[in-house]
Amino acid sequence: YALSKEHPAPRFFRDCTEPKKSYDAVIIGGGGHGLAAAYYLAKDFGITNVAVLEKGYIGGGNTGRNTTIVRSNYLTPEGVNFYDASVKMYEDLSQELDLNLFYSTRGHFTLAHTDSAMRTMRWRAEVNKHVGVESRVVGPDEISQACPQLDISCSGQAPIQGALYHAPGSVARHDAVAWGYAKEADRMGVEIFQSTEVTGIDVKSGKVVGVNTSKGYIETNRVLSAVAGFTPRITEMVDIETPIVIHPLQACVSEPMKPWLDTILVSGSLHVYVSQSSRGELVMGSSLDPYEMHSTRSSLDFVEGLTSHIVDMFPFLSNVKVVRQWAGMADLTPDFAPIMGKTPVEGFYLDAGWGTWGFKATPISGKTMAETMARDIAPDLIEPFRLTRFEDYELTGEKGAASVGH
Ligand code: FAD
Ligand code: PYC
Repeated sequence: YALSKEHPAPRFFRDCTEPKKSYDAVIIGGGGHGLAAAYYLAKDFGITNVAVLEKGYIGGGNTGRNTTIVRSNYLTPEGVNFYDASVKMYEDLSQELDLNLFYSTRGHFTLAHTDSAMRTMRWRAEVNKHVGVESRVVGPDEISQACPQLDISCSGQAPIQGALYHAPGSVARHDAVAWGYAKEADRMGVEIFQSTEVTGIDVKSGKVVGVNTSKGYIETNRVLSAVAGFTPRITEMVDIETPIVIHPLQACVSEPMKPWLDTILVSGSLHVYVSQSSRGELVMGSSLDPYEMHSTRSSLDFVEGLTSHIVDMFPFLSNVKVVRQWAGMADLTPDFAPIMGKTPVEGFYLDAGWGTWGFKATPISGKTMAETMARDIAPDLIEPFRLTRFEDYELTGEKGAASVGH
């Protein structure tokens, strides 16, 4: 149904229902990463005969479940360069996608409550500065200036000694990122199929030749898997082993309040982080659930633990209500860096291992995976994230900077 030539569909993108017999590329997963890859395939390489297959609804995976922190204050130069490229793309993305993503630069404080945490903050600050990223270590006075509501002693539980301050740290409207990429990819001819599950991948003589889906067989010789917490189910289909394990990661929001928290605060020692959304809700989370599980159930244990530490930091919040909680399935790698690029199966490309840290990477992962698929060669920027690094013992160790405690 078309409203007019200028407004081809009443929603952001067409309601595609019947896939064609074949496509130049098939993308599994309609999260931010899959949709961004589709967008850059069309925009940068003119490859528009592309199908994005999403078993649920777009953005319904980790993209719509994350706490939207965008930053580049990582620990390895490879990681800092990569995430910095993404932050720079995010800064102009609302304009590029012609959609307000509520991208809001807040400044990001990683609080340190111990001498050893201070050492890691200094280390990260020096690596960041070396690569040209704005991060520095600050003391309690500067933290209080930026956030006067914070009890620096954390109710006497874990007094704050200092922090890593990262001025470019931002938040954004997560589902709008998926919608924006979908809208623009659709406009260039990409077909997006919701409620369409990939059930098998057809490989002949080591090459991809098609995919089986809940809507029939599709021929293609290029497949990108961008399914985050479902990665092991897809890699099984092509007989590829990765070291990815799935742990739940939970989050919650409070009832909305008038704006009072300008910055993003993370405490690795108290295992909590908090920011205030453009709707006024406090968006809060903590570390991964400590067991492997393929599930999006959330628990009372999580909110109880989290809120007790939030109240240590902000005692005046003790009567504020938590109104929603949820979980996503985090696809974790041993070195807390992603797995991106080509695989031993010709034509099968992998974008995975995004654990607790992949939302911020959405633009740059889409762009670099599109290039990998179009040229069949991975750009230098993602070379440190190749799957073979686990065989070569060349890990990109980001554990100290991936997010809160693990
Ligand atoms: P997803 O958004 O999960 O998309 C994958 C899609 O694939 C899903 O929609 C799924 O339905 C679909 N799919 C799966 N299997 C199939 C199939 N067989 N056929 C068709 N479709 C299929 N990162 C940050 O940078 N900052 C944060 O603050 C942050 N906070 C987080 C908080 C929480 C609670 C969680 C869970 C994660 C957080 N992350 C954060 C991580 C981030 O959310 C993810 O890394 C990122 O969203 C991954 O995006 P994606 O597009 O790869 O995957
Ligand atoms: O990557 O900054 C991050 C993050 C915070 C919480 C989860 N991930």
